[in-house]
Amino acid sequence: MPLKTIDPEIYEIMKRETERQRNKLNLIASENYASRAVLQAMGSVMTNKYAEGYPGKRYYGGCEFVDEAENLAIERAKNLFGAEHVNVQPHSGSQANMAVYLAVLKCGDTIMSMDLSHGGHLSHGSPVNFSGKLFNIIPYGVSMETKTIDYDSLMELAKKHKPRLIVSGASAYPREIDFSRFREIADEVDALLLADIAHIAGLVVAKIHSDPVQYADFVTSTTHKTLRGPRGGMIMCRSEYAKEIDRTVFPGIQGGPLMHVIAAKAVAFKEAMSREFNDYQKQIVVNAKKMASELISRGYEIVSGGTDNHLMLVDLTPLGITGKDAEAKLGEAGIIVNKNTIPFETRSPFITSGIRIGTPAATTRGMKAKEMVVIASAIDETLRNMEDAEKIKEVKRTILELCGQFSIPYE
Ligand code: DSN
Repeated sequence: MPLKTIDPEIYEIMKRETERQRNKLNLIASENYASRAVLQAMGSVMTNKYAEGYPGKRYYGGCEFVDEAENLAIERAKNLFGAEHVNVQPHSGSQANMAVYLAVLKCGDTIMSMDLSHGGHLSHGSPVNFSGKLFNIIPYGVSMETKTIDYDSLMELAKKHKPRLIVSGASAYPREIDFSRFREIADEVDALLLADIAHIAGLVVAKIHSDPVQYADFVTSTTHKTLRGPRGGMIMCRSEYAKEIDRTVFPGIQGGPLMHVIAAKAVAFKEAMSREFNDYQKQIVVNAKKMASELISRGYEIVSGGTDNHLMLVDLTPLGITGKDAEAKLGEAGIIVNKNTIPFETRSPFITSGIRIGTPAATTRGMKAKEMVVIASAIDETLRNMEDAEKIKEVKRTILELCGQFSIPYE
C-alpha cells in the first residue's frame, strides 16, 4: 500500500514540504536539493539490511550486495578526492569529527579550532557540545580588521598552547582556507591536522577551492551540502590511520551503518564526477560573488568584504535590525536564510547581528547571475521595509514568480 493510503498525515506533510521547497527561495548555505537518483537510493530496500562491520568482515549474513554498494562508495570517494582511505559510514559530520578525535586523542588533550562565533562549528569544540566537554579547546578566530584568518597569529597561538590536533574548516567562513599554511603551523608544533570540508566539499571536488587532502592527516565532510548527496558524513585519511579510524567509527561510536544512505552516497559521488557537477560548482561561486557585490552596491556590510566560496555573512548592525528579525521577515517574503553570529558578535546566538546567505540550492535550480540581482534587490526591499506589509507582499509575489521559473528535481 502506498504512503498516501497508509499514513495520509505524513503524506500531506511531505507534500506541503515539497511545495515549500518549490515555492520558497532557499538561501541556506548548508542545504541543497539532492537529485531524484540520490533520493531513490535513500528510499530503498537497502534500509532493511544490518551490516555492522565493513565489506567482507560483517557481523551479519546476507551482506553480499550491501558490501558491493559500500565498496563502490569508497572507491568512488577515493577517486573523487584522491584520498588514500575513506570511511563512508559516519551518520553525520559531527560523528565524522567525533571519530577522528577519539581515534587519535585522549580525553583532555588540546584541540585548536575556530570559534563558533567566528565561523566554526559546534563539533569543533563548543562548550555545549561533546567536543568542548571532552577536550581542552583553544579557539582561534578571524582578525578584527580583515575578518579573515590571521595565519601569523594562529602560528603564535599554536606555539603557545601546543595542541595535539588543529582543526581547519568552518561553517560560516566566506574565504578560501589556506590548508598548506595550516600544515606548516601543525608541523611547527607537531600537531595533527584535521580539515573539515563539510561546506566546501563540492568546491574542492571541482578544484575551485584548494585541496585539503594533500595537506591534512584527516579530512571530514558531510555529503549533503555543496556535494549535493544524501544527509550524512564521511572521513578521509592517510593509510596509516585507516585501521584506527575504522575501529573508532565501528564499533567505537556507531552500530549498524545506514546502507540506504551509503548507497545514496555512492550515487552522489558518481554524479560529482561529471562535467555538469564541475560547472555547477563554478556557477555557485559566480552566483555568490554576484550576490555579494549586489548587496554591497546597495549599501550592505558583507563580512570580510565579499566571498570566495558559496556563502556570505551580512552584518546587519548598520541597519539596526537583528539577524532573528531579518530571518523572520525574509521568511515571510519567501526568502529562507538563517540568522548567524558575526565575528566579535555582541548579541546571543538566538538573536545575532547577521544573516548567512548561500547559493548552492538556488544554483541547483538553475539560477544564474541575472537572478542574483533580482534576489539581492528582493532582500534589500524586505530589510528596508520591515514594517511595510504591502511591500513584503510585493516581494513575496516576485519570489514566487521567480521560483515558478526554476524547477526543483522532483516535479
Ligand atoms: N548546521 C550546519 C550548517 O548550517 O552550517 C553545519 O553542520
